[in-house]
Amino acid sequence: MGYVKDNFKAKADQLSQEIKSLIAEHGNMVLDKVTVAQAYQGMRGIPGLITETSLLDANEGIRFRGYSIPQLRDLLPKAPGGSEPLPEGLFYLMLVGDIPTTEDVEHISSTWARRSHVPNHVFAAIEALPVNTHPMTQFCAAIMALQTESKFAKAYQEGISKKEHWSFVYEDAMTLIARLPRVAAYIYRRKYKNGDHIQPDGMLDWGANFAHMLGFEDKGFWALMRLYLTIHADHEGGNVSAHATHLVGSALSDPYLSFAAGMLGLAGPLHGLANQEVIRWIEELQEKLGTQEPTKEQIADYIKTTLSEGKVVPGYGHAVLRKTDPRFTAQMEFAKTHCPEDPTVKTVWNIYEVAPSILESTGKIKNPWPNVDAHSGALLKHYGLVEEDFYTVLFGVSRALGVLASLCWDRALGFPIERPKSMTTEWVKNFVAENTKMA
Ligand code: CMX
Repeated sequence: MGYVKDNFKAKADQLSQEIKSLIAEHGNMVLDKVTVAQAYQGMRGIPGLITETSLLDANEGIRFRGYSIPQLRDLLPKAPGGSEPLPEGLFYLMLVGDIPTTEDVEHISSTWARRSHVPNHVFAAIEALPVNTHPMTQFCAAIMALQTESKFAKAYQEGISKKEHWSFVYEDAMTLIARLPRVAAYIYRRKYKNGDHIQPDGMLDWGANFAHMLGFEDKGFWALMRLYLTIHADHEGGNVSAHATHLVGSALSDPYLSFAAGMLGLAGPLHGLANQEVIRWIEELQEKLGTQEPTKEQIADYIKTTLSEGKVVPGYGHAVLRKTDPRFTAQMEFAKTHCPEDPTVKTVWNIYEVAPSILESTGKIKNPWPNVDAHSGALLKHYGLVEEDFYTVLFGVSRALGVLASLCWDRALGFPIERPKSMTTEWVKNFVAENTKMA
């Protein structure tokens, strides 16, 4: 067993004992009440999931194992001469719970580089799809094709003890993460660069190698990729991609199947696809007005038109957050250093100045502030990654880090199959009638 796996197992054994005592001593304690509105409206705020890797505060934003994004930009190891954290370090933190050393991060980098070989049938599966297929569809199909490699599925068929599940899930998670950049880059080069593929460079870190395989050698873009892959990795357990991965994994579907489920959810426009929608929405505005830098008044009119057409303003709002997403702020800070004069970046900043008050004035949008997707496209576009259909694949590669680290925890802690109670409206009406009578 590698030492990262040993460290994880030691932490998991300890937490497993603590959870057993918690349930034995306080298992009947009520965490919260569930209202009729919550049952109908997307289960907002119901505390019914355990996710160890990160925790979201409505006002403060995400914390990974207690660390905010600004703290992580400071504390996590960086590539030599690099300015942004290496996503390998965030993965170690989410998995083991401790800030990694440079050696830990190098260990993970080299493990992923060693495991990154993608079998030919995966490329053949991608090639079987028309080239104009949406990149997220190609990505999900490729993950399914990778599933033939699952050590967990094989071991389960051979009959392993429940106590060993975590070990095979860990191995699958590491191999899958190692292979995703190659698969994603293949899809990108196939669709947009005439199939002119670029071989991996095993000497580079995970993020820089991904950028290299996409065809970008600019060190500014490598820094952006490391930041991007770090900040998109996890957002506690209730978001669609994390929850879908966890839910499907709870049926002991292997990590490939579970992660594919998460990615199918990430492909929705209210979730990960919003990053594509944002840049399309901005480009439509720029084209309509014939200028790269519309004025704040023009932006305000455009937002009002979008709302009046019954559409959402992409990149704004959140089911949990009630302030500007710190992932937006991190990207804004990056842009201030690297590309403050870029017209699309400036437009993103102008939207930020006018959108919140307009969204707030509708009286129904609970969070008028920008989320992570409001900024990411402008940065990618600045460096020449202009094919917005591909943006959600980048999000997906990053999201693998959080949801697969969580899946390791789910199996190490022996969480059971997930099966919440559902009701019919008739049941709710009867319940309301009974309780109104009693009151
Ligand atoms: N533009 C227009 N209307 C919006 C809105 C926005 N950005 N955000 C919320 N609303 C609307 C909702 O559609 C809802 O309208 P109805 O009552 O008519 O159905 C109302 O405001 C209340 O919604 P809410 O409670 O504030 O928001 P939800 O928790 O239901 O939804 C989210 C959250 C993110 C889906 C929503 O804000 C949205 O659609 N935003 C735009 C898409 C987006 O940026 N998604 C990315 C989120 C981050 C991510 O997962 O990557």
